[in-house]
Amino acid sequence: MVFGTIADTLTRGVENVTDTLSGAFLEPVIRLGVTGLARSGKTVFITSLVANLLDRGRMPQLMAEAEGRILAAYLQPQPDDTVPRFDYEAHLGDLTARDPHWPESTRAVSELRLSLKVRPTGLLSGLSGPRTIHLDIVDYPGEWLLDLGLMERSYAEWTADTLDRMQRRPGSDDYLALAERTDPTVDFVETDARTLAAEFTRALNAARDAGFSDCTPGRFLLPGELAGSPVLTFAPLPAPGSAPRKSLWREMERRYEAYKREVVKPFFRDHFSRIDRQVVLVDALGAIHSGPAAVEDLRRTMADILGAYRPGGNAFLTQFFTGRRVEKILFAATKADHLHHTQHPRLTAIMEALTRDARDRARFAGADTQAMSIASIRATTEQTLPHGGRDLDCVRGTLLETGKQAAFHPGELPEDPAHLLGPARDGARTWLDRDYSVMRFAPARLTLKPGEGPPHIRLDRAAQFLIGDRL
Ligand SMILES: Nc1nc2c(ncn2[C@@H]2O[C@H](COP(=O)(O)OP(=O)(O)O)[C@@H](O)[C@H]2O)c(=O)[nH]1
Ligand SMILES: [Mg+2]
Repeated sequence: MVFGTIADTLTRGVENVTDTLSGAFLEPVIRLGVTGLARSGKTVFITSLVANLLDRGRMPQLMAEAEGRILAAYLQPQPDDTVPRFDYEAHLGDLTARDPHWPESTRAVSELRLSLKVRPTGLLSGLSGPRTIHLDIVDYPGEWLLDLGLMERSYAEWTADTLDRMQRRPGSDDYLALAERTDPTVDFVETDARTLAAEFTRALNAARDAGFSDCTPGRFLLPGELAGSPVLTFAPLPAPGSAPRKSLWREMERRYEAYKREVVKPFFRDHFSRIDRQVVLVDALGAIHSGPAAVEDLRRTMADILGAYRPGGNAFLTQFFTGRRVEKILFAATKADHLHHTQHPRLTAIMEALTRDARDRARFAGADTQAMSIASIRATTEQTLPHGGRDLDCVRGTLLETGKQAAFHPGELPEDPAHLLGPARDGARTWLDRDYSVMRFAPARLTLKPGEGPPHIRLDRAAQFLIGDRL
């Protein structure tokens, strides 16, 4: 036993030294994945993170910065020639304009490389000069992770699940009626397939607009350059007893399989499998505002999304993850500047509860996980106003719709997250005892001092958790 321990420690010691030494020559790379469902705040997060890593005056909780070890930070051409570059300059320009506005939403994967010159700590600090560490930030839609669920399902299984789910969603009636009228055994005709796919896509969009999270197949909502191609021109149909060759059913089935092979698989192989650290952004406040059904849907969706971080449990993923894994996963409730800071611990508790199933699974895979409430860009200030004989904690900002300043009390989150998640799970239609509203604020006009990035909430803690140990 004792020998084993000593031998173990020795090898580990040697590994550490080699790591550090080869690091000095090879320049280590951290691939940070940033994901979340549409409008969860990925673009704003990356823009503000990069701005605050370039100008670190507001990053006191990033230990390497507090210790004065970050000597320089700069943007570099990214290493992946076929992935679009994350348009940092344009997005920052939007946020810091004289009339600041939120950046346009993005539709596909993009990437950016930020390099940090860091003075090492510990044993080797006196021996070696500053090291360069590359941070490759990869932005990709969370919807694409949900497609993982398709890999282990046949077209018939997917069709049954999807039609069943659509029964309970607003905006699906037209499609369900159309599918009902369609005979899947008739000869395939392209225009029929187009009509079905278009109507199905409309239903997916309607579900998303109603606050539902799992609106797969992911590329139907964000088609990018695949718009109109056969891999995106299929839809779920009621299963026939048997389907002849050249029938609508057979061709739909073929296209569904092509979508898995040509769209889902390359994403997991080329992007997902190379990620070291991951942040999953969640607009929990938005879901709470939409109501119990949206919260329950978000909870399930988080469990599905996070299934992707347990490669051991999935034969399809295992093939890409030989010996690798995602080391850290941060679940961040975004837009926390909509709440007075006294409510932040409650939002974090809700975030923890929402992702509990998912977190347990991810931990199973050995990843270090944490939940946090953050605002990538702080668009509000806090204000306490007298109201009905007591003090009300409000946030104040410029309303997006009217451009007017307003103070706003979003409703008190419950101390116990079960008071939200319980009714949601039990199928409640509305929140009984309270109302949650969300205002949309415009980004505040900024006057930044030299060396300061845009104001945020806990972005430095998020950065410390995600990359601090490697700096
Ligand atoms: N108040 C506030 N709103 C935010 C913040 N981050 C994102 N938003 C809002 O959420 C919207 C979607 O953000 P975006 O980054 O484009 O989401 P993406 O689709 O995940 O890339 C923005 O247009 C803003 O209205 C934040 O930190 N504070
Ligand atoms: Mg985006």
